[in-house]
Amino acid sequence: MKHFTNVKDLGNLELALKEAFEIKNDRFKFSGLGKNKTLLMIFFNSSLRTRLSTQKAAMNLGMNTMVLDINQGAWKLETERGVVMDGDKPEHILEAIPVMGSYCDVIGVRAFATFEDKEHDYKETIISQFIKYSGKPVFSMEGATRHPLQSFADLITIEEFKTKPRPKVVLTWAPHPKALPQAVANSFAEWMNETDYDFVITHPHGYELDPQFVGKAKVEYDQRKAFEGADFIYAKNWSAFEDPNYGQVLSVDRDWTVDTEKMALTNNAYFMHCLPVRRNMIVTDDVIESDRSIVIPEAANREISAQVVLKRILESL
Ligand code: AN0
Ligand code: CP
Repeated sequence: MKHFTNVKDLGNLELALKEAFEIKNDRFKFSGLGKNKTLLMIFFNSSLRTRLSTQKAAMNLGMNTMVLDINQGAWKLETERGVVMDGDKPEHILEAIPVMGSYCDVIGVRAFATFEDKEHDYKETIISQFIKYSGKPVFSMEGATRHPLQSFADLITIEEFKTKPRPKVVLTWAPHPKALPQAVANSFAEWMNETDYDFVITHPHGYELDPQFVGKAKVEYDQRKAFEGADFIYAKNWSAFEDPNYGQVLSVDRDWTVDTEKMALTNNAYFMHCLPVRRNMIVTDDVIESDRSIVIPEAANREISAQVVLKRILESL
């Protein structure tokens, strides 16, 4: 595998899962693979889990790691070609990318949607430029439209906790005060559509996701109805995708918060969230602290998903 930006890059998911469990069983099994190889992680946005889990995965493989936070210590980067650079950005991404590529063997990039231009976001302009100009394998640490390392960890987690071959998995929108990207929801839907789970998406009117990600999922606007018989509740906020409201917060209605009363409608479902999560907006304290909450093992699996991806990239070098 050269680049990793979406589910298709991984190929057969059963094989990828098998590899994930092999690594989980002995995470130092391939500790010689990354010797003298350097991972550079570039963050245009904040991170706790991605930063730590990906670095840990790289260390398990024997790699060296370097982390750069653009906007905090590095020069601010201009990303558009043709701009007269008389503003606050001293460096252009077209020089910065090949320079960064010259210091490493593999590059991870986190670059969220900016919501300034939907087409620009949905073309994954930043990650695409890294692929085009770095000369190195590139993987997404959450792009503008997807968060594949998260979705892979989510899939591993569901496979670990499911008690039937075809669980009902519900992706539910939940309220949040700030405009968040659609990336986690898009990606989760994209990965769930690759399984044969009973997959349902629920959200208020106006929060429809890009149809290319919804795929064959059932969309149910009544959240309580969607929760009936669910085995997994996957909560996430996202901002509107449809024009003219792209990137906007249309509702902060706490009637959509995941609480004990709604969880009681499910088949004793597990609660999942990618984190960071705003308590008592997205989910109540009671639910996230309950014994059905698997947000911590879910986050722990980020190390495993990252390690499968890095291992495959290293094997292709
Ligand atoms: C980000 C998002 O919603 O895409 C990152 C989640 C992993 N969340 C926030 O910015 C709070
Ligand atoms: N879930 C996730 O990607 O978390 P961070 O934003 O903290 O990396």
